[in-house]
Amino acid sequence: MSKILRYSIGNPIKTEAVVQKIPKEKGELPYFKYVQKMEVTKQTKDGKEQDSLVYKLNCEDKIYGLGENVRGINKRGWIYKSNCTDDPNHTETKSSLYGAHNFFVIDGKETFGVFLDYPGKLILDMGYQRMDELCITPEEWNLDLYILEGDSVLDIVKTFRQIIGRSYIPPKWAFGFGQSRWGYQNEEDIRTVVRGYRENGIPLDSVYLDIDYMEQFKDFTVDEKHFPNFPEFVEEMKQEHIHLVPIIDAGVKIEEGYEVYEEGIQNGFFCKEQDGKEFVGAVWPGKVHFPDVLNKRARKWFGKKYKYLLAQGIEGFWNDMNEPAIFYSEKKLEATLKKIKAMENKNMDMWEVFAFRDMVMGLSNHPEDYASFYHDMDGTIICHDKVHNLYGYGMTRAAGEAFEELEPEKRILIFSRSSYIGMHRYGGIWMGDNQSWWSHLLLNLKMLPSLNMCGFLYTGADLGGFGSNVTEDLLLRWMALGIFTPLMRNHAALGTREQECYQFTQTELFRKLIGIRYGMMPYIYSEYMKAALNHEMLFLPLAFVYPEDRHAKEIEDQLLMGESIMIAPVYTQNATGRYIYLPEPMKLVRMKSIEEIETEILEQGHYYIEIALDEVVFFIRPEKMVPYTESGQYMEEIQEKEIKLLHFVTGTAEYKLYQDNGYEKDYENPNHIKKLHVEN
Ligand code: MIG
Repeated sequence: MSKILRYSIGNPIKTEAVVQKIPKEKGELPYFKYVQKMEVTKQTKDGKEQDSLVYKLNCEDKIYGLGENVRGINKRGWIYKSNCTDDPNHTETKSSLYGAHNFFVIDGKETFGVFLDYPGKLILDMGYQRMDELCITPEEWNLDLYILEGDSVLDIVKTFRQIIGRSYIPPKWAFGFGQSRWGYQNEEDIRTVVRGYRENGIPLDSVYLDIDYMEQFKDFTVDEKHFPNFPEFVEEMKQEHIHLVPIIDAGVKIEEGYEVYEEGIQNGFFCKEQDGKEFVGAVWPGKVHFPDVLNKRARKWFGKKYKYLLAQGIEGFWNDMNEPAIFYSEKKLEATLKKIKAMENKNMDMWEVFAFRDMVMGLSNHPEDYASFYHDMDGTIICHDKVHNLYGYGMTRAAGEAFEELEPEKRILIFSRSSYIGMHRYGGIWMGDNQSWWSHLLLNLKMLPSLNMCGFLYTGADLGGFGSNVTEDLLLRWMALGIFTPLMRNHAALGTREQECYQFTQTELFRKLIGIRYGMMPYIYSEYMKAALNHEMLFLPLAFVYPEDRHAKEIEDQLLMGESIMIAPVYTQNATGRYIYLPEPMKLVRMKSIEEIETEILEQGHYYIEIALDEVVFFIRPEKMVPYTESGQYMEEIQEKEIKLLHFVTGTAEYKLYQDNGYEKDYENPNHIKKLHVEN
């Protein structure tokens, strides 16, 4: 039996994370006790004493959730801070990444879920100060706290997913493989990429346009020098079955005569400072204003701007820099330059040099800047730092709401960098600026179930890694995980080694690997659609499915994907295989390509499984099946092909295959479900 308790504390700000009406509880908060935490008190801005909520952790307790974050599937033993941050160094020492996903489940002596619907800074100490205490400290006690109870972790997660509403569903082509790179400058660069893929027979459905396509980094513009006839070019790419996916940044360039800027100023749609003047930050285009996407009217206006690109044939977008990232603010830069001038000719000692360096480095994303501008939340003026974590959500919601109006019949691809729970209804997210590190392959895997718990199903990491130089083996291993993630995109930063699949010697391996993705699409797409429509997770920790199995409970490098399979990618360089635990008998499937398949039945237990660089290995659970088909060069090509089956069925079993045209939105149409049967 599931139960949802909502405790409304203080004056919560409406986030619209939760879509169901849940009555307020009057009674006392269970599980937790309020305490005054001295350590935390010291961290608060104004020295005010502050209360925390504390839960006594038992030694067997595990903590799952928190969406996009560093570290394990079990989040116990570290301190996290919900504070959406543009940080391209996802090391273990970090406490925040781009999202604020304040949902977790404690599983142990007592099992229950907690959601803190709070858009400001929130410290979640998961056993850091004291190993036996979980401690919740928001900057202010104005929030809705939900306690969720249920029969199992999965049950609690499903209840949570129901109250936050259905996850975003992208067009089907967005399950195809996409190539991206910061630095593709013009039509010719993009043609080269497409040619590289097509000539090598490597499947591809989309190419992403990074900030380089814009005119001086201005949103909703296209550089005419590099794209002289953009609609024609979009059409040319469509003829090749390639979707172009442009980036949109949060900051709007300050430039007289630039339509977006002028309209924003005229209507007062940008965030303002206390004196009523628009806040001036700086990002790629230099000085910018930030659209007040927390204001309904401004949001509507900004969303409608996407029409500029939709009208030219574009069907997908990615929203970036929407924490929002600020390189510097006009005011802070001025003050800093003054201080620097005063330092001229000074004999700086070490401490002064450190202070100098911190001052300059600290110009970006400065808390004082976030505290210096305001939102007009439909009549209420609220300081940005109190609602900081809603900005990316607001921006992506602007787009999502506009798409409903502009293209009511059509699915449009949209995913964001920054997010808050609730945004999962409007778009997906990518995992931001990771690095070409083997550890980030594993981090990618670990983030998947945590994100699914929070409603984010359409997600994936930059395959191959965004920062630093990739190696061919890392890319191959990473893509062997990426073939299972809904968003499958190779993306890299400016200045790094070129990492398009055709840049390497073994293009044949990439062709076959991505071919497996396309071939398995009947399964991948069915599982995605069912997970979205039934509020379920697509990637599950073994602990959620085999709660009685003490080995399964601690596994952090294998996942179940959908109802039928377990995945266990290799994430160590030079390894020719890896240890894998089977919590039940399973059928090992070894693919060299979607046509070259070997299978073997294995009993429950521990194994060392050889997995060569040119292989994908996964496992089918008992009485389950995996529909697949022939591969193709792009998604449309595989649409109508014959369905084949891999299975580990000894009795009789049924599988619900979900098939639709991938563009329309009549998701619940029962005709989309075809039942496949196996009888032995
Ligand atoms: O400050 O647009 O995460 O994917 O390539 C960097 C350039 C801005 C950050 C994104 C990344 C993108 C990059 N952007």
